[in-house]
Amino acid sequence: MKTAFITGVTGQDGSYLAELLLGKGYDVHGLVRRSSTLNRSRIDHLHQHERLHLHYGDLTDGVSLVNLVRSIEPDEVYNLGAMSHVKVSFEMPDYTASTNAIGTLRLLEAVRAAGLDCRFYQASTSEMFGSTPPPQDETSMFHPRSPYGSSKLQAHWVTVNYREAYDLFAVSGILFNHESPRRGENFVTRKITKAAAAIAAGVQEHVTLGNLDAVRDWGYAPEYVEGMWRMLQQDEPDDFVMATGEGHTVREFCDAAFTHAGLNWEEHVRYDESFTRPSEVNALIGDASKAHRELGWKAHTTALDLARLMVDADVEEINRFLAR
Ligand code: NAP
Ligand code: F7E
Repeated sequence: MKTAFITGVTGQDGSYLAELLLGKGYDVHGLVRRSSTLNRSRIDHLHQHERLHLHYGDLTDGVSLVNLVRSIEPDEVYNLGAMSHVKVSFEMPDYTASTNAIGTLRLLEAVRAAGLDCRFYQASTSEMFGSTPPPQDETSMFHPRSPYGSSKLQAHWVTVNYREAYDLFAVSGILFNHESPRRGENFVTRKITKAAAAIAAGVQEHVTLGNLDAVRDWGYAPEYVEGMWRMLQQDEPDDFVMATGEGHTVREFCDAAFTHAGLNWEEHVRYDESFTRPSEVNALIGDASKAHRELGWKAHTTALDLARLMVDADVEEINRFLAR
């Protein structure tokens, strides 16, 4: 039986990955941040699982990482913890770099210092490509456009360096946007699907958004965590892009979500400049042929299917809330 250690286990991807690994018989250890209220709603349903173990720690606290890696002795580490909101990273650049860039270095160093035979997955991102025009693949140039993108680029290169310098099985998954009903409510897809459900239920009138012209390659998160796991099961460590290969504007996502809720998006969406960014990433569309060829991985859910399934989940949630 294998043991995995997941940072970011309380996040969207961490919760799906924990489910996947528990289903495969792993012992799963997750890092949780201390907060004044419990922040575990995405893994509440796993709480009683006898093979899930949660530990307090933080990517900004190297001591906690050293102690945990040493005591857990994981076979696989998945570093999913991050300050993951691009717009917020402009407001908290120092914390973003400390968590995402130096946090990754701290965790890699904890693994190296423990001298374990342990595989390491780094949650890299299409935001590292930034202004490089699509389609982007593993050979495309990096040109990040935010403190978030830059911090992830440092984490990416330090992961590559630990692989080359210390012969660590360390890999970087360069994942394009992936969403789900568990997506944080201030990312654009969830903000739209939640608003569409609330407006259809008559409890909200409009939603305020920023740049509707941005193009993103939105996939479905449970499919992407399967790809992360496959990356750590290879004979040799390597980096992979994961994406659907389809690009859509925020406007098109709005249209699909509102139409599915029986609404016309143009009657309910307002513009507010405060939701725009000091520098924007205009278009991200990934080419995941290498992952298909070498990992047998492929995205199946398209952005417009995703909009519909997220609206359905948000309609169910609001109906449950209103029935209370
Ligand atoms: P998410 O829902 O925002 O989850 C982030 C996780 O990191 C949460 O568990 C959060 O804890 C934890 N975290 C934040 N700061 C931390 C710190 N200082 N120390 C320890 N843990 C900390 O993000 P996600 O969408 O699941 O994404 C997972 C990873 O993939 C992230 O690294 C993200 O940057 C990267 N990524 C995401 C996408 C995407 O489209 N989803 C695409 C490419 C890459 P709390 O629950 O306590 O906040
Ligand atoms: O923005 C535009 C916004 O915040 C998508 C993270 O998971 O994926 C995510 O980063 C687009 C941008 O995601 C609003 O300007 C318009 O062009 O949902 P988002 P993101 O910035 O692409 C990457 C791959 C990650 O790695 C990140 O961790 O939508 N947009 N109006 C808006 N965005 C938000 N959040 N809110 C709006 O009101």
